[in-house]
Amino acid sequence: MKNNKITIALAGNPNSGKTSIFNNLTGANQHVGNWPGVTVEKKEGSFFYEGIEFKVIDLPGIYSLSASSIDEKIAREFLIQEKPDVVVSVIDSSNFERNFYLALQLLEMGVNLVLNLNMIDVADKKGININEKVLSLILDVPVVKTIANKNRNTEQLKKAIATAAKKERVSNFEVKYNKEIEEAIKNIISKFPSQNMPANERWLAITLLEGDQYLFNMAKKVYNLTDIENIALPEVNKIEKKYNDDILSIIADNRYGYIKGLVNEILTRKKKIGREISDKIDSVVLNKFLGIPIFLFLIYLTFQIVFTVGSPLVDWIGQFFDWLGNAIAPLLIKIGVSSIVVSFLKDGIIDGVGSVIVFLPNILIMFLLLAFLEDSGYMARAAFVMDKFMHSLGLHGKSFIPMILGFGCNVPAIMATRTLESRKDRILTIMAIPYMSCSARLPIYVLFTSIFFPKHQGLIVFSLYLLGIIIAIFVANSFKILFFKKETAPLIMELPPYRLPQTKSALLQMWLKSKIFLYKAGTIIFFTVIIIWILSSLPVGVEYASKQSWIGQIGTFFAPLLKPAGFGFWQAAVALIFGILAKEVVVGTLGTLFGGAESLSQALPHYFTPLSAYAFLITSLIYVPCIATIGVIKRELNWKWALLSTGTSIFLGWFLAVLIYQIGGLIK
Ligand code: BGO
Repeated sequence: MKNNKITIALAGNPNSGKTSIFNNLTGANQHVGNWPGVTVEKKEGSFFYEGIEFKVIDLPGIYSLSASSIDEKIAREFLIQEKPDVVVSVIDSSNFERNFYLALQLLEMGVNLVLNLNMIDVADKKGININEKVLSLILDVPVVKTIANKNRNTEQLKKAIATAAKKERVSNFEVKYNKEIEEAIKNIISKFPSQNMPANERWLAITLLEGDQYLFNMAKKVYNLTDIENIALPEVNKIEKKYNDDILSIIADNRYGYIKGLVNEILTRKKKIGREISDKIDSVVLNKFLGIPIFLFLIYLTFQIVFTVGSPLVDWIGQFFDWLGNAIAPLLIKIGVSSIVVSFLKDGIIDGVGSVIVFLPNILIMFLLLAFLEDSGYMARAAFVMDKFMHSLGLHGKSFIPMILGFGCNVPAIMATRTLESRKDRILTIMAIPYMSCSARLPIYVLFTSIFFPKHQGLIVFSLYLLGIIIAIFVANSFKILFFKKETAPLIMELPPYRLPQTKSALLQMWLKSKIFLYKAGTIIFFTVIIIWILSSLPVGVEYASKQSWIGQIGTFFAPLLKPAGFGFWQAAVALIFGILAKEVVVGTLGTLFGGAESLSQALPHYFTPLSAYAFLITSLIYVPCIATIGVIKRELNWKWALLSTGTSIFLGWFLAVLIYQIGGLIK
């Protein structure tokens, strides 16, 4: 207890209902910050119980305390350094065996534990019953059942926490390991000095056997065990030789052995009548042959809906902005506003920003559909389906989850790679994500496909999304061959149950994500468009947006590079250069240069053929997503990888466009 406040930490697997428990305990009394030194979100809150304040820390969702991922490291270091008074282990009771692994590690660590059996309703539906009284007796810790999404039993949980906080003695729980490990534990403990050691020497010995570097350092610094590696490593070698397996798997097997025994004592399953609906759907969706075609079909269907429903709305908004520009200009001139200001408002703001905003309906619909796919539990299946395929390329199936998030925005997708354990997998996935077609690219696709492929919009955009996935996997695989050669671990992934997506939640997600699009339109796109307007109007006296303007000169300098790709004119070069700031700017720039959404549909066919338009779409898909993505790669990895990713994407974007345009030209 610090300053009369009791600190409690919530620990649990992702999707165990930890956030719901946190919200139930703390209500509106919470705030969000970052864990020190990393950009992983840290949620803190508090509640009062019988006049005492309880501070609640929500640890990142993790599967174990092995400290191989950033989230696991954060959780473990917090538990060791901050020593919370009580740790609440939140468990999805419908998946007890898997979830209990973390609770078991917490018990071994010797924390003051309250076991929270959440999702009792789901377990019930599956015919699973857990005898919490026997469980509490065996483990010697309080056990509370909850249904967090309905705020059931929160008071009982608070009471159990308050009682545990007053407890003098914590459970002296132990897992009995096999003979060799027990001997090794004993040998290591025998080398510990007799004084100043932590209360739980056994736990320290086990984690040293697990080869935990943080604990080695701590043992050296805090407990003065300078020779600790020479003590632990021979023990590890002995065990690994005997079992012909690595120590982590041997220890994990022992723990799962314990859990199996425990489950026999406390858990009963009613015989299921027939298979559950979830299993039935999975047998089709995860089928070896049908899995990938179903995934591709759903993505294809998504874009068909995006266009069928969105395009008429886009046309209306486009007509509105055109009307606005044409109506406002003569009006302003009539009341004596100078022509330069009129041009700024019409050519710059209305044509430039307006030409991006018109695509809001497509963006809204896409986010809504992606939210439905995610909430229904399908997206996790998509990653599962892709696992085998990814694995055959030596990549981790888990990587596909952040990659799918990249369909929304590449920046949070890159941040989501923190859930990957190995640095190698993280790097490869981060290198792949920029090729996943984010929503910012959609306005370019909609604009060009509506002009050049009006009958096949959905199909063309589907081909771009698919190409993005293929290039992402190709790049990750190439980097793997170039920089890393080791094997990857198989995918251990839980499939969440299918749920009926909630319209409210999907609408909320759609709005939160679309807000970013509108925010960008009002900030980065707005300012870029102003810069483009200024560069198009200078030097003084030059015709607006002509080849002689400054922007015309910049574009003319780079245009020859784009000639082999079929769009070697200066406006395309300028649009692509400024598109590095944000992809929507490509459309905003063309809008400013050619005069708004409606005029674009008349102007662009003078510059592009369907073939060169497709080549332009390919470049837009592949080269640098935006400056924010480069920034986040630098932050998550370093400058070297950020520059390598930028260079690779620019080269590939150019090269593939040239290839398509040249080969397409031969076929014609
Ligand atoms: C969605 N019972 C049931 N049935 N569900 C629960 C319980 C419970 O006891 N506790 C939590 N949930 P988080 P992590 C959702 O968000 O707290 C549900 O990751 C949805 N979302 O409501 O987020 C909870 O912090 C769309 O469900 O867990 C949440 O550990 C449709 O489990 C999910 C249906 O809980 C995960 C549910 C967009």
